[in-house]
Amino acid sequence: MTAPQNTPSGTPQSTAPAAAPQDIRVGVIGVGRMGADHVERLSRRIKGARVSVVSDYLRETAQTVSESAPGSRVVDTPEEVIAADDVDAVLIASPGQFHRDQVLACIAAGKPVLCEKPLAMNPADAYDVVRAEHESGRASVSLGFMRRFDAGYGELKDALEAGELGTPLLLNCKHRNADVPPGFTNVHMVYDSAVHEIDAISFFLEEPVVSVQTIIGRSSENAPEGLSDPMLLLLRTASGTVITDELYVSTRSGYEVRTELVGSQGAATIGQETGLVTTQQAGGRWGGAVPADFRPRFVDAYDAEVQAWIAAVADGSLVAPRSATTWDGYVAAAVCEAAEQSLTADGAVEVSLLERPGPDGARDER
Ligand code: ISE
Repeated sequence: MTAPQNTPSGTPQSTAPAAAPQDIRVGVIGVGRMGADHVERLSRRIKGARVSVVSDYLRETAQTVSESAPGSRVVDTPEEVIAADDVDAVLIASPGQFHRDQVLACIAAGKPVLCEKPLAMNPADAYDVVRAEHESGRASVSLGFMRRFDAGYGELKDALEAGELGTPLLLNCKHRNADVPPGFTNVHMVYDSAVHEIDAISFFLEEPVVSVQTIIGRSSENAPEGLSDPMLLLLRTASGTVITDELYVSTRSGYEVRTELVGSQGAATIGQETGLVTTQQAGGRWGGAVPADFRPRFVDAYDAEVQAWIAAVADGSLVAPRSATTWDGYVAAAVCEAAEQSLTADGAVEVSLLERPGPDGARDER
């Protein structure tokens, strides 16, 4: 194992909580934009945890990020992070194509893991993880669909569970980004962006999506080459709730996520601020600044998600009650695959799911 290399420096020490011996020691795999953000929150705001080991395929990046996390060290590979004696739990923020193997390695090593979405790049790979976790005998994988920890999402979920809105009839979602990285296509729009609303369906409605259709119309002049933007997803659940998801990812104005649930007894909306709301390109406003991207918009949700995960690791339950699970990751992958197929199909594509493991195994313990 590599010797400790990091001398805490570069970040004001006064804002970091003092490390306690019983802190959960977290190994972070992948410290690009999202991983670095998680290292920062684990080091500054999350109670009961500290970052002990980091890795990134760019060693220099790992070194820089490690310097902002007092007491952490850098290793060369994800395997070393997972195997490290000073890692109690693993946070995966590497690119999605590595998630399946890295989560499987965590399960094999018996280490609880919080993996950023997606769980895997296709349903078959995601199902491999579902099965491996089931066979391990206990739920230990949390999936980073952070919106489940957003206050507004939580209130809407509570209202639904309390029956305040009656039967859910429609779920209308909007997902707008200021811009997207070069090379972003409509397939990325499904797997990277719409996947959040697809998980929100599981979270709010707790029933499977049975069909999905993508609709592409006139494209914005802001859209990069190779992308038809905006795009609409039309989904239907087993009991007949209809979901619309508007994706527009090159607005040039800012980050907007809105969700409206229309129930038989009332409607509820998340993300619609009060006061004058404009979203024009020259500085959209809603009584303050429109957030530039998802990090400021969901900072509290990310904090709550990671704090809940650390608490679950500390108390031995390993997966927080509202967290997305491997099964949720598999369902999201299956719906995304159908949405991708619908990009070139005529009409809606059916979603079919494999059997969920249980009821006598891992999921029972939750
Ligand atoms: C990005 O990967 C995210 O996860 C953001 O939450 C989402 O809004 C964005 O569209 C994705 O590209």
